[in-house]
Amino acid sequence: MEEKREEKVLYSAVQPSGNLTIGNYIGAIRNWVNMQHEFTCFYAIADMHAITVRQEPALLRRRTLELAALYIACGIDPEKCTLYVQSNVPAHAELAWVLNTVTYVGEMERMTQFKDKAARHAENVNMGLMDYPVLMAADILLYQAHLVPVGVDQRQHLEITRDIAIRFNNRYGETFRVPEAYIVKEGAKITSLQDPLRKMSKSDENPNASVYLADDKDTIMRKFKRAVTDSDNRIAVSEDKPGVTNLLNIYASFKGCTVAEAEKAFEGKGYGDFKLAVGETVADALAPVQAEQKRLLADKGYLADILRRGAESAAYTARKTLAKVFRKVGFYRGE
Ligand code: ATP
Ligand code: LTN
Repeated sequence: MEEKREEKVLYSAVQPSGNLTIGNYIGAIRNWVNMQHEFTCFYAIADMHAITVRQEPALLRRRTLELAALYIACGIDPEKCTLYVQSNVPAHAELAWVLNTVTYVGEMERMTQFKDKAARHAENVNMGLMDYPVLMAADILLYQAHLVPVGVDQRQHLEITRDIAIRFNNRYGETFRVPEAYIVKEGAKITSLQDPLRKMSKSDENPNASVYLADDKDTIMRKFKRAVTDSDNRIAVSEDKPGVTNLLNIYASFKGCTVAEAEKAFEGKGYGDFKLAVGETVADALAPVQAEQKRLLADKGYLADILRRGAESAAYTARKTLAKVFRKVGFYRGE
């Protein structure tokens, strides 16, 4: 492992619950690449979180591997950080159980994501769905993370993680570091192409709402062409133009420019040209990532090896925190 400039620990994860969108890419994975040079990073594939809504088992397994390949294709270097699958490290479930006992049902019922998902999956409001933030707290606290890079949608889960950590520390003595959310401003929230007031989400039922990292160029162009904008023809960031604002955000993120520069680039242009340019930019940026992911997926042995080593390294760190927790709460551990 290289010498990091700072010895701060950074933790994040994505669920293998669907095809990743450009929202996941801009809001999460892409930023992780830069951070791996600066911090001691743990990046997980949160398969235990994924099963809080119904998953097809074979598909979940395949998506887990695809996500690992994607992380690496995006530039995450398994030699520079710890890349692993959450369920391969038993400490996550073990700590979550203990943290459940310092978390109140009422707080979980108030979580926005829980309420949303409970409404969307009314037939399957299972305990895991409600417990999701506690498992997430366990993920983060096991590694004594200082920083957790997430999109704004996860801010509330970070807050509860901090509350749980503080509460545990108060009750049992100093055990966990209290983590900070690390929310990147640009691209923190990419919204749906069909309903720009909602976030773009990989589990959206409408495939035109999201651009997937796996989409080919034709599909990407078609989706942007159909993107909801509004009736006037002005290309500017504005609260009453959420669709156009979102497209400008996406363009700027993929072009590597500011939103103001993007606005300038399209001054005087019509929506047709604008959407075409956004589509082209996204498709061109994704092409090399897609090619690299495909190449990696052809070598399952290599991926398995990376994930096995990642899990071993994660488990080593996680076990240290877990041992401390078990001691603090009074679990019998032999002599
Ligand atoms: P799901 O629809 O299954 O809940 P999701 O697309 O919301 O999934 P998550 O797995 O919950 O994605 O999130 C992975 C990471 O991507 C998180 O850090 C999250 O904040 C970020 N993220 C997700 N959607 C967006 C978005 N539209 N804009 C910016 N960041 C996002
Ligand atoms: N719930 C997260 C995924 C996730 C996560 C984490 C993110 C699971 N565990 C720990 C940060 C830290 C989400 O992004 N939807």
